[in-house]
Amino acid sequence: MQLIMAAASPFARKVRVLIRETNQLKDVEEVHIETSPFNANPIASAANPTARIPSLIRPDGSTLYDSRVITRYLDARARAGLYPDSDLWDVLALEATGDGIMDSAVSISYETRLRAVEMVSADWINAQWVKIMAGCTAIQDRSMAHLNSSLNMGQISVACALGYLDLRHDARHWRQGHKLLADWFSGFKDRASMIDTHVKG
Ligand SMILES: N[C@@H](CCC(=O)N[C@@H](CS)C(=O)NCC(=O)O)C(=O)O
Repeated sequence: MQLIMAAASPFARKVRVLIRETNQLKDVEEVHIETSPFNANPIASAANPTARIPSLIRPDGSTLYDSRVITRYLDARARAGLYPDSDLWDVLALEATGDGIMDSAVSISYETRLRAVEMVSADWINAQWVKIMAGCTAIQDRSMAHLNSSLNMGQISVACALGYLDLRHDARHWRQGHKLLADWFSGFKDRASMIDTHVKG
């Protein structure tokens, strides 16, 4: 199989961490590409009509996207239990919260890195940051038990979201007011799967 991806993408990192945690690296070739909303890479477009990454090309040539579909598929393939039956809805909601933080964080990156300076909206950026902070607070208030339980896909999503905040939005200091979450992340980021997929700023 081939994973169409970019190393800095937090959505791709979710899949890459899962692949390592479930020992599937031998079965998946990671294909590094560059793509952007204004300049879609043809490899990304061929794999996904919306040209987003990650996409997974399966052995029969069919493709899967987005990250949540790919992680469900690879988890089922490995029978890894990262979506445990006992806590399925809580784990899915936690994964969705991590993904929501990524959506807002990537949106800020596009606003600041891709748009002409005179078109950049400070109001848009601030509104996205409010969502990110609300996501961090909600996780810290409601989900520490799930973060501290056995490995699940919610943890991986949250860790990849926080890693992306460190990579692209470090100057905004997400840790302020989120000490519990920051303490949890300082341990999780030392997993071999996280170190192996870490991108330096
Ligand atoms: N919901 C999607 C989001 C994927 C996404 O937005 N990926 C970004 C990279 S971080 C992308 O492909 N951007 C290029 C584009 O939007 O054309 C998922 O979970 O896979």
